Amino acid sequence: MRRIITYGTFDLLHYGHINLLRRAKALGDYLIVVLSTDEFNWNEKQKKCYFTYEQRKQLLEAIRYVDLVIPEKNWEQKRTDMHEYHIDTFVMGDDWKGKFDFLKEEGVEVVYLPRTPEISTTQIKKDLK
Ligand code: C2G
Repeated sequence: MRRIITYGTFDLLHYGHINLLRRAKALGDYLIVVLSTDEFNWNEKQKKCYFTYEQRKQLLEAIRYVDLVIPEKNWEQKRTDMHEYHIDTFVMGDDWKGKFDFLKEEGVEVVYLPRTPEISTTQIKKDLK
């Protein structure tokens, strides 16, 4: 049972997120999404989410590729998450390329997948304005 993990805000869920989750799940059998809490988003990523953590969690849990959603509360938890959840592969979009290579030290495979072009939560908000 290959266990995959990925992290993100997933606000205003869109097909770019789905493309990432589908490809992440295809790398194994069980996909854990570590979802940024409202506090983490605001304090660490200066992101004001449209949907609350609970709403974003509910949306993710409805996706066929997602097996478990847990909270991302800080930047530091990744190392322990790899062991706590017995992770084989860590996956992120390639806008993060190289940023999490240190997780290889925890014995996991680190994979950066190409982002889906032309779609982002920021773009959606701009277009709707
Ligand atoms: N993504 C993508 N294509 C897009 C938009 C997003 O592949 N057009 C991917 C991102 O690369 C990321 C995931 O979807 O892997 C979630 O994107 P965000 O919600 O923007 O996540 P981010 O704010 O980058 O949070 O600790 C890591 C952070 O929590 C990552």
